[in-house]
Order: sequence, then C-alpha cells, then structure tokens
Amino acid sequence: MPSRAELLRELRLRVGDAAVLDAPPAELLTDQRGLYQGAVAAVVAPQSTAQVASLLAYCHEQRISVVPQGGNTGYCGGATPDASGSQLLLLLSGLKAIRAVDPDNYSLTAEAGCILATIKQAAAAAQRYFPLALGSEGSCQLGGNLSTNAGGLNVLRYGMTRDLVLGLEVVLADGRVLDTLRALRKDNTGYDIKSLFIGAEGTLGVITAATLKLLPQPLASATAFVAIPSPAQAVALLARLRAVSGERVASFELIPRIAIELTTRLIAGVADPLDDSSPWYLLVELTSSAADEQLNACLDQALEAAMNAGEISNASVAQNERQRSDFWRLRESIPAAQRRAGASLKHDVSLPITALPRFVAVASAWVAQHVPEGYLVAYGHVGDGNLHFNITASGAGEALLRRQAEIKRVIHDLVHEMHGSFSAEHGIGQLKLEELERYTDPVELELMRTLKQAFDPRGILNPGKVLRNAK
Ligand code: FAD
Ligand code: 2HG
Ligand code: ZN
Repeated sequence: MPSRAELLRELRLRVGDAAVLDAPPAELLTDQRGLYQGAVAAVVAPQSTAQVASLLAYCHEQRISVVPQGGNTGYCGGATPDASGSQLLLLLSGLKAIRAVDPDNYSLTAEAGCILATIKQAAAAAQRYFPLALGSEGSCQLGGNLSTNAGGLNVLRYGMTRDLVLGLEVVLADGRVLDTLRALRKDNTGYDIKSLFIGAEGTLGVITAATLKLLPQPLASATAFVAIPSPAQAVALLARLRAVSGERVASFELIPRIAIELTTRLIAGVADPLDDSSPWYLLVELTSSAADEQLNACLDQALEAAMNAGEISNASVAQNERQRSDFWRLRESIPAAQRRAGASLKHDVSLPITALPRFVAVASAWVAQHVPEGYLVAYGHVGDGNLHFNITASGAGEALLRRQAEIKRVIHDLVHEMHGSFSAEHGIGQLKLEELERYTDPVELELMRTLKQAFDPRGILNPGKVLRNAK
C-alpha cells in the first residue's frame, strides 16, 4: 500500500485534481439505511471509461481495494467501504453520457452514472420506453441498477434489469476493458459473460456503460386500488386479470392496512383511496402500447367478476391521471413512511406466488406471537411473488434490533423450507453474507467463489461483499 500522499498524487495524475475528493461528504461513507459506517483512503470520481481503466490498473498493481458506488440507494451496504480506511471509493456519477439512442432498433446506450430517471426521459424523448421502475429512480444510477439486478414495480411484465440488457462495457480488476456493447437481440457467441456482471454488486468488474432494450411506450393504462380480505385473493385476482388481459398486467402490488395508516399519517399529500377499511389492498395496473385499447373495460370486467365471487370487497378505478398518480404516490411512499415510523427489520423474500398466502399466514402468526417489540409491515410486488416482509419497532427500536439475528433466522428458514429466496431483489452486499452461505446450494457457492477468483484474483473488487473475503 503506498503512503496516502503517494496515493493521492497517483490518483490525481490519472483523473485530474478535481476528480479526487480530499474530504468526502459523510453520506458517501454510510449506506442509506444507516446500517454501516465506512472509512476510505480516498474518493475518486472519474469522468470516463479510460480513467476508470487507468485507476483499476493502478489499484491492481498496488493491491488497493476498490468499492464502486452509484446512487448509494442500495439496501444491503454494498456500496459502503469497510472501516479500515484503506479502500478507494469509486464514484461512477461522472460517467453520465447517453451515448446513443436508436429508436428503430429499440435500443439505447448509456454510461453507468446516468440516473435511472434520466434514461427513462431520454427513451421517452425518442417515443420509446425504458420500463425499469423503482421508487428510487430519481437518485439510483444505471450501474447500480445493473449491479444489483434491480427489480421494482413492473417486473411482472418487463422482467428484472437483467432482462433489459443487450450489452455491457466493464472495466476488469486489472484495468482491461471488456466491450460487449452490441445492440443485438440474437447473439449466441459462446458463454454469456456480460450476464455475470449483472447482480454481481461490483465484485467482478466495474460497469461503465450498457446497451439497453427499449420498448414501445405505454399509451393506455387502467389502474385500480382494490380491497381484499387476505393475500389468497391476490392470487385469484391475478389469474382473473391475466385471463382477460394477458400480458397487459404490468403491476400487481400488495399493500397492508398498516401501510395506509403510516403513509397517510407520515407523508404529506397521501390519502386513503377507499372509504372503508380492509386488511389488505392491491394496486393493479394494466398498460398497453395501443392507444385505443379499452383497458378500463377489461379491468372493470375482472373486478366485477371478482366482486361477485366474493374475492374483493371494494375497488376504486382511477378516473384520471391525478388519481392514478395518487395511488402510486401512496405505494411508493411506503419505504419512507416506514423509515419515519422508526427502526425496522427488512426481509426481501420471494416465493412461488401460489405459496405466498401460506407463507404470510404462518410468518405473520409467528411475528404476532413472538415479536411484541414490533409490528408487521408486509408489502410488495406480489405479482412477482416478492414481499418486503418488514417489521417496524413499536418503541424506540433497540429491543427489536437486538433480536434481529434470531427473527431473521426464523423468517428466512421458513422461506427456505418453502423453496423461496431470502433476497428477491435487493442483493447480498455485506448484510446477507451469512444467509448466502446458509441457504445456497454448496456447488453453486463453490462456483461463485471460482468465478470471483477468476475475475479478481487479487481480491481488490468490493471485497467482503456478496462473498466473504478469502482467508
Ligand atoms: P448503489 O447503492 O450505489 O450500489 C449498489 C451496489 O452496486 C453496490 O454493491 C455497488 O458497489 C455496486 N455498484 C454500483 N455501481 C456500480 C458500477 N457501475 N459497477 C459495478 N458495481 C457497481 N430496489 C429494487 O430492486 N426494487 C425496488 O422497488 C426498489 N425500490 C427502492 C425504493 C427506495 C425508496 C430506495 C431508497 C431504494 C429502492 N431500491 C429498490 C433499492 C435500490 O434503489 C436499488 O438496489 C438500485 O438498483 C441501487 O442503485 P444505486 O445506483 O443506488 O447503487
Ligand atoms: C419497494 O418495493 C422497495 O418499495 C423498498 O424495494 C422495500 O423498503 C423496503 O423494504
Ligand atoms: Zn421492492
């Protein structure tokens, strides 16, 4: 390891004085949930792929660990350096060009530091649609989305981030640049290497740009806020909606009563969409890229049939864009409301949708009986079988947080027994290392370690994230 003065001199030589931050703002050294606090040897904000390559070549030679950071909105501490003060924090925010938009090829190439909302706007300016939709889209970056394989609010229709990628540009641990920025939908030329970097959380390479798939813009939509007695009816309603509208079901979100209470109390401008109370709700959206499609009629038909079958107790169909955005505002405010309500334990789980009602019943009963320190706020992307099975502290929080390991173990063991995942969309970071070791097939884990060794033999790329540091 070079002295700090030597390190700073070398970094400045490679990226220029302005791109080396002497005194990093505190928020870069902690994660958005405030779970981890890191320290750094230096912070760099390169402006180009060539600069990233030059930095990594140097770090590789000097065996300096590098922690990539995008918008720092991740849930698992993946972008937070360790406490040693020896790591380099690599900010990607300077790589923010939209390099190309090809509307006729339905593709767009953007650099890793582009904010997700900016990419969506660039696609819309070309009358195209980039579907990835997250509550954090105003601050998360493309490189972070790719590195976490983010999910979000319309995976049901468009898939995870991985499904939206045609090519990547990646700087490898030793500074070589891998260029697979091919705007091709068909390209069976050997192993799909680019796919390995998606969801790798910066442990296999630093993503500097991506070529993304674009889609036709949705021109018609129908949105409803629906009251249901229990999650079992969510499964039934999804089947009904798919029967009448096929792939047009874009979003299918489960919301518990407590989330209505928290958002209406703690977030300005959120109102309860229905006039009577129900234990559970769904926010359902159909979309179509054919402007004249009668989606409201489709939605009404499914809701009426569900009402007649006793599956739903009430529903409000948005009559205009204002009402639609009010429904979405409520849903997207749940994480912020939960944060304002106090400390919480988060479990980002997924199961086959048919198993979700049983999971919710068993796990909720366990929480009610065994966790008097908190209350359940379970919501999420039920159409994908993904629930944020979160528990918020009733009091100051310490008592609940002290029981974190024990509670997590019970919930994740149950998910595992039911053939589900303990991390549906938020990744592993430094938060879920133990879970990965406990629940992952040993052969799969061994292959992960083999890949890490092959891509990063000196272990400089985001060490201690996803996989524990090799002894
Ligand atoms: P960061 O947090 O900066 O980094 C995440 C990981 O990627 C880290 O390991 C980091 O080292 C690595 N990384 C970042 N950039 C690069 C790069 N260029 N190359 C290599 N590695 C890199 N997530 C969902 O999946 N679905 C949701 O619905 C959702 N909703 C959210 C709502 C809110 C209000 C918030 C705060 C977060 C939400 N998230 C959601 C989580 C988060 O926004 C996503 O995980 C997002 O993809 C992270 O992007 P980022 O740029 O903030 O990445
Ligand atoms: C969401 O779906 C995000 O809103 C955040 O994935 C989930 O805060 C959470 O637990
Ligand atoms: Zn989510």
